[in-house]
Amino acid sequence: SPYLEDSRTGLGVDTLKRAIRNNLFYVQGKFPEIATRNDYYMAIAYAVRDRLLQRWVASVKQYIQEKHRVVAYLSAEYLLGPHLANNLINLGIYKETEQACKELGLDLDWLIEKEVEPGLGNGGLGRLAACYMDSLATLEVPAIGYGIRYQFGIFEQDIRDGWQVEDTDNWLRRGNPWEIARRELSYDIKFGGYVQTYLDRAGKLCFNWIPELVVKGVAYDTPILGYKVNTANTLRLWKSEAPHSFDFQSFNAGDYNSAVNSKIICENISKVLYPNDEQIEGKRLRLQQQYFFVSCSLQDMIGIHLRQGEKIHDFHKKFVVQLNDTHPAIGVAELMRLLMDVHQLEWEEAWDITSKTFAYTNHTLLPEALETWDLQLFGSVLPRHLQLIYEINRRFVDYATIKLYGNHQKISSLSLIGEGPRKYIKMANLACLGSFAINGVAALHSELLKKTVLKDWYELMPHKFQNKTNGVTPRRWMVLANPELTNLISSRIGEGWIKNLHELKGLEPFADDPEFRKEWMQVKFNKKKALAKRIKKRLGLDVDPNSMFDILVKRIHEYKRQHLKVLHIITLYNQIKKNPNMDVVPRTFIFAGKAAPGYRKAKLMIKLINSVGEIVNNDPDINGRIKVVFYPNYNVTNAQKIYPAADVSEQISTAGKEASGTGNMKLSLNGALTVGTLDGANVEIRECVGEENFFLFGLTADEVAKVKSEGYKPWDYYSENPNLKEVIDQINSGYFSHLDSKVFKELTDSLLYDDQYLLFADYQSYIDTQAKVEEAFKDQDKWARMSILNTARMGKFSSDRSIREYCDEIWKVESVPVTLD
Ligand code: 26W
Repeated sequence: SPYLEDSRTGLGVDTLKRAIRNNLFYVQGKFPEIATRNDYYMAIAYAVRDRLLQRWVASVKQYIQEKHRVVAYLSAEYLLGPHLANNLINLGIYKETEQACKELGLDLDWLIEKEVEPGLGNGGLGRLAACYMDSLATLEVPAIGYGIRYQFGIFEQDIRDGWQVEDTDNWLRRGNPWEIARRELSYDIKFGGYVQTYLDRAGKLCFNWIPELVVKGVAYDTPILGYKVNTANTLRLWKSEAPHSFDFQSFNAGDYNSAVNSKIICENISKVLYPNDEQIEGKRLRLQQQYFFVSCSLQDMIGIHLRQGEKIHDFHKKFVVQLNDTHPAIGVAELMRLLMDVHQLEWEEAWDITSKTFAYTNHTLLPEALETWDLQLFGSVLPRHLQLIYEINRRFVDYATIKLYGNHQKISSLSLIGEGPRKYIKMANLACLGSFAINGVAALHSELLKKTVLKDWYELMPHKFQNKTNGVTPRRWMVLANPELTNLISSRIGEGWIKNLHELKGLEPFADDPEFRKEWMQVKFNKKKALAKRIKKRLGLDVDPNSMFDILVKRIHEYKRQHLKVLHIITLYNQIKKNPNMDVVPRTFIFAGKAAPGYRKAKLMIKLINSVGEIVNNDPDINGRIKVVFYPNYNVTNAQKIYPAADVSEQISTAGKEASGTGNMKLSLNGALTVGTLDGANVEIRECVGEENFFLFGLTADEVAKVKSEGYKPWDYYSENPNLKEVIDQINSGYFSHLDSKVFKELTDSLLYDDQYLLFADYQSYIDTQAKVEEAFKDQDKWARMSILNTARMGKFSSDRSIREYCDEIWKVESVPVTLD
């Protein structure tokens, strides 16, 4: 070539080679003879980062110069998954980098596997935030994601003797090449203490919050690049530190121990992610985390706004702030505080701006997941915010009293403050009142919100309610996780579908093409072989890639009903035991998922899966025809290996309980057929793929409500269904637990005497549907056809579609194509 590409921005193979060698030498002080696998991983990561930075700087520059409206996504969790391969794909240099590595004697895939993923989330909500960041950048929308830079993310799960064991996730151990610490960008965050009131010279009542603790929040930025565009948005995560010159350190002058102690207290705030999902734990530290990151983020936004020469009065025109569930809902009170106490606005104007700034997404209907804070605790952490919430509530209750003509029951349900033996703050109510839009995450979920948990809000403010069905990014969940299927699809319909998933429709005619069906099934088989190999390596277990891979992967929770799947497996086992020569379709049941460390029944469900596996996998009568696998430490990295290998996707939550689900979308996109209830986004998936390509079972949400209201008696189902009775008795007899009949008693008792999630009511329907799955799988050609049509019709479930809807219908933001100079 006539000229040499820049070492830090060039995308050619030779340049990449040069960049990798340079980084190894100049960034890490290493040379090939002594470089480790991690050194090479780092060298490549830095080479990629340089290329990201070029686009990132261009994006930020353009946003500042042209003063665009910006989306701020506030989320306590981001479950990003590994960066390297994703960035290579979005930069469009996967092949080139692979070649560069090869010429350096390196295997790119081997190095990619070296990356420890940032597990800064629990599950659905955090992973959704990550998909949305990808889509925002791909759609070239100016956006900042704000969150917490946890030093320890979601725990690592190990299985010992069938039980879950947790280990800390020290993801920063080897450094993080994807982030840039912005030491200069920091804010002071106050905690505790008391509020002084005084009159200023004009006689205006003023508030002065005297904290008991001040913590510094430091920004750590990670660029998020869109797919084959120049847009690189920012994910800004806050780390807590002791302020360098904090006032109260002088109190401790000469007291080394308490100085060190206060440093520890400060750093604790961003120390660790709370590993609970769908279950609140009213811990002071969690409230501190929420306030910490929300205050840093709002101060940051105001700073950005004012530095552009704009007026504080126009804040809501510059930023729209999306609340990812109620975890950041304290932002409503915090923006009021900043506008009034710091920027001197009057109440009316501050409230006008605040209520035009926020929008709230609800992600769960489970009552135990709706956040509340003990009022005393809240006041001791955030005394000024407690005052503000009282005042917000006072004004609201006055308004509601007139609007609702004194309907006291309704007013007390709408109140931001709950009464009882102890008073508490209702975060969902704060979010609803302080937001101009409220949305659920699937059509059914949004309807149920209006009918149940947010009914009173809906009746008072119907104009705020919307639906935004979740989506997933096809870049990570197809292009990256399943390059083989990606290539096969693109060979027939081109690559347009990667950015416009609706184009998958073009695959439909190929369902009738025997050659295409053969190639489709070959890809699936290869992915199953690859997963089988991993299972062998991790667990020493042989599984047959010719068997049906029946997959249930998600957080472990009673409402998600992993134990219903276990009842099915035992039923099948019993059938084979009684008739060893029966013609059974070989199946591999694969489970994965973490249980919250304090959730005893969920941990018992894991033990049950493993105990049943131990018996089934080793029974000579079964002879390997059915196998049960619990794949440990479910995370993004492992999910990428599991989804492409699935024949069957199990989405079996009790109808009305799963807000949306997103694993259901990833599995279906990868060609798995769904066995599911009419819950969450399953409803819409079934509508799209066609009922003939979906295995439906179980009660509907309405029927569930009806059965419950009529006094559900699980015992009746047990005593009337001999197969079900046999299964439960068998578990209770100790058959799966070395004759120890007590191990699973807590679980079986809760089913027999309560069964909140209606496993027994849905049992027979589930078993019958599984028989249909088995029949369908016997006709592999028909199965291939169904699988292809299923994928072809998943266009709706791209997060690009979700984000476009958010942009048009809630955020009112537009694309800003970024140019590189
Ligand atoms: C305070 C404890 C807590 C922590 C996390 C309560 C609730 C949560 C999340 C809201 C739980 C969650 O991740 N919900 C999931 O959100 C996904 C994205 O919208 C949906 O697809 C899942 O159905 C929903 O369970």
